[in-house]
Amino acid sequence: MKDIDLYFITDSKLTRKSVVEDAKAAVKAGVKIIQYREKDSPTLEMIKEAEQIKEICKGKASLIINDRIDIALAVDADGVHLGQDDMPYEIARKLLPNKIIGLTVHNIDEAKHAKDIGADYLGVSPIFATSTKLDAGKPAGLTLIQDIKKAVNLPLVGIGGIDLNNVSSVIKAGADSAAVISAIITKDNVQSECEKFIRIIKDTRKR
Ligand code: TZP
Ligand code: MG
Repeated sequence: MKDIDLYFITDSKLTRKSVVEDAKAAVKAGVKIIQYREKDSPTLEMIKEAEQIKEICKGKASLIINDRIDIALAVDADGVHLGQDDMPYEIARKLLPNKIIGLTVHNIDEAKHAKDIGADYLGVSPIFATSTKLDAGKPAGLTLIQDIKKAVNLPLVGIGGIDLNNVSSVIKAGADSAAVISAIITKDNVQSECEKFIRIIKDTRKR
């Protein structure tokens, strides 16, 4: 999880092109981690898309699969990202002993617990209001990042409603990275949007 600026997440419902085209553009922009997040497609389609994205990421970016351990195993992805209602971490770890496992947390208690059980990084969610995930819950604001940063020594990825105007505040609050969906893939040029995010994140860290 070192040297990760922008954590790019695919979304087949919001994309203007395709998740594979978006992944290509993100990697061209220098994105180092891509999460394949798909809720409704048939498993076969997910495997085919994830395989294509894995090829695109090869040697350049890590591929994380959201929720689906089976897809991560099928394509030999670099890891999975799990929410509080997904497969329990302990079971996922048995199935994926050597992979990256990230957990979504909404408060300090969940963050401390995630650290105790062995999570590799935390998705801190949702920072701002988002319409991309309708059950994301109430925005926690930047203070949640600050509080978790003090309590838990793990890479933190802020998520939820992050755009070009507020991404710098997320990094200043202590996040190592920012996960973004709609502010990137609803734009015409995914590559240049990713580049803008990466530039702001790098510049904010230097300050
Ligand atoms: N988990 C918490 S908020 C969220 C997810 C997957 C959606 C983030 O999407 P956006 O469009 O960047 O707000
Ligand atoms: Mg999930």
